[in-house]
Amino acid sequence: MFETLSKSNFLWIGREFSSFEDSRVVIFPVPYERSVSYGAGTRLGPGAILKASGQVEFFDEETGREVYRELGISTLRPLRVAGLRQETALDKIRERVDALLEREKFVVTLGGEHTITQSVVAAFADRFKNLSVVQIDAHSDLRHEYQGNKYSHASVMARVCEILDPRRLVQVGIRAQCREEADFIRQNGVTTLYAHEIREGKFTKTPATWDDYALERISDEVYLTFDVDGLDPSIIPATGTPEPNGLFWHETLRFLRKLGDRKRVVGCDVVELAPIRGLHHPDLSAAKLVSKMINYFCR
Ligand SMILES: [Mn+2]
Repeated sequence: MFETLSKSNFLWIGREFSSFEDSRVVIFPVPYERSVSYGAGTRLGPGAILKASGQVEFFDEETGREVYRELGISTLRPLRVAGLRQETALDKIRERVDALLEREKFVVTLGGEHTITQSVVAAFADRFKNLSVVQIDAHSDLRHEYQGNKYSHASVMARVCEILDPRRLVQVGIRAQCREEADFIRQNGVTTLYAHEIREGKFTKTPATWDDYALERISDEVYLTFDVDGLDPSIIPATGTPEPNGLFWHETLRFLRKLGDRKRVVGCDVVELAPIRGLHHPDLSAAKLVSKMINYFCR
């Protein structure tokens, strides 16, 4: 039922540490792309991350671990979603994640456009009743629908807020939204750390930093959705809608590490990488981000 990649899998791991049965961590590539609003190419994101991951070191100098040897990391064959109706594709994603959770895997989903997160969160929310969702993103993605499509990537968090209480959503790095979204945030108690407010020190009480403010608002079980456009375009220019004034690498990883130390992160995704031919640093950065998440979140 679960076909895995034995070559060119995540980190390019040999069979001994990448079999499905013996691996605690499962990489789930979902090359889903429907509702492009500006730049295209997110369907190529998972492949680019897997390819670049061959250049990521097995050893993590920060945690001192070789996590693939400890836990095993298996990579599924990319889910076939091309040509399916969007509801059919989204159901298929949810069913697959549910089956992986049934087998007690730590699931890392690679997009694809952000829309897929609603299906993944639906599966997680079934099993984890006090789930919080942490969203790193430039956009709040809270439009009720966008361009007539309620399954647009610009509406994915509106769908997530139909699955769980909006007060369980914490957004970080937001710097592009419409008035409807700003109103939704205020009226429904979403916690939003806007990029300009992070920079101005609104959440900072010396010597604590903005990440502590966010952590205080997150329940013990958390799902992390990471839209790569949350990072500054100087780090990840390869995304459909890059926005200036983004998060930087060190502060983002510090937040993720604290998240792993203080909460139980039950799953995560990295979405919206749209590779640029001939520019490989964004692909490698995204692959390294995935590796760091596994190091921080999986004990
Ligand atoms: Mn997004």
